[in-house]
Amino acid sequence: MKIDRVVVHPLSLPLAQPLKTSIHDIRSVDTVLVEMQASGGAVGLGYCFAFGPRRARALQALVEDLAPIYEGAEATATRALFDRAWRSLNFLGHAGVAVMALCALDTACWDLAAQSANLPLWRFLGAERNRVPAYASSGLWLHRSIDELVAEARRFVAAGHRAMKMRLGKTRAGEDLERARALREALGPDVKLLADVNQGWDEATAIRTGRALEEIGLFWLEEPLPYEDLEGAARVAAALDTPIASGETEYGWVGMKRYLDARAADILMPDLQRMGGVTGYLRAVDLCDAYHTPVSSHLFVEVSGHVVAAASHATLLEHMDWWQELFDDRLAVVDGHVVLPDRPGIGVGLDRKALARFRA
Ligand code: SMN
Ligand code: MG
Repeated sequence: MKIDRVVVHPLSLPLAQPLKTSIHDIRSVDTVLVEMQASGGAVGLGYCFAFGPRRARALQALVEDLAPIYEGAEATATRALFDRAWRSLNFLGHAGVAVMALCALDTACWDLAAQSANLPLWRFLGAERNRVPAYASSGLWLHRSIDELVAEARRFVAAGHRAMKMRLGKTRAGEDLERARALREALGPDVKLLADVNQGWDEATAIRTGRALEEIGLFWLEEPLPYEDLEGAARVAAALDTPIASGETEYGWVGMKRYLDARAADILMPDLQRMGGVTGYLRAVDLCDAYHTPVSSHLFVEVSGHVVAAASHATLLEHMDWWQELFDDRLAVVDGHVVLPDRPGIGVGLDRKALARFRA
């Protein structure tokens, strides 16, 4: 299967309401979608995104710059093409928009490679399961009131979820604990509750508040400190019984190795676009295996689900619904599991009407 052409779709997905975490104030999810067209009519899909339309335009410029590496190549040459693109980015740097842009192309290439073998990507990657335990992440934001949190949590359970993630980092002392207690009480002991600080604390706050939160029995506490403070994160991880999850903000598999070497987290959650796509994510997953560290994902559930399904030491997959309207099929959530499609490739196609609706 030969790649004929890369078509780039700049899109802006508006959010119903601005969302807050301790570092984000998100109004739209500005997405660059790659449609990789192959001989015989197959189409591979991949995407990357930024918050803000101008930043997404920078991503788009990098995707267009890298596209000729893929055009005319064999779609099964996923790793070779990734390595060529990676080398070509040396001067610009192996982080930031360049690596994120590569993700969209690398993902579309893996989608095509799996299609050329007529296998869903999870099978192509060696998985034997298409049901992956997951947690709901499209909610429980920092700007919500306690009543809203509880109502949202109940909606997640009604939609089939058995685990969900709240955001922490309120400024008033004790408020995070109050919110977590209200959710734990509403959910009971059988639903897993995760919490994400989005780098909002310093080390002393992380240890103090983390200890107060131990009573909640969080499944994990995420990114307590600024992402580059690996030594501080290791001390927080050692001080708390609650497992620390981190890694979404770091770039590349060598970045993940830095986290692992520093013991900066108990659970690693590589971000697909910060790994440069499926190729870099697979390398990060194998590193986690070598360090006996459970691996999760960050966003990109349509793609990351396949990689997590194939990881022998996987933990919960993040389920985020921001992109689902772009696709012709929605991932089902059944009894706490995301069900990956049986169609070849990543198993979702483009919804052409959505493309027109969200064009940037
Ligand atoms: C997160 C990151 C970026 C945008 C929204 C939410 C959060 C997560 O850190 O882990 O989902
Ligand atoms: Mg996070």
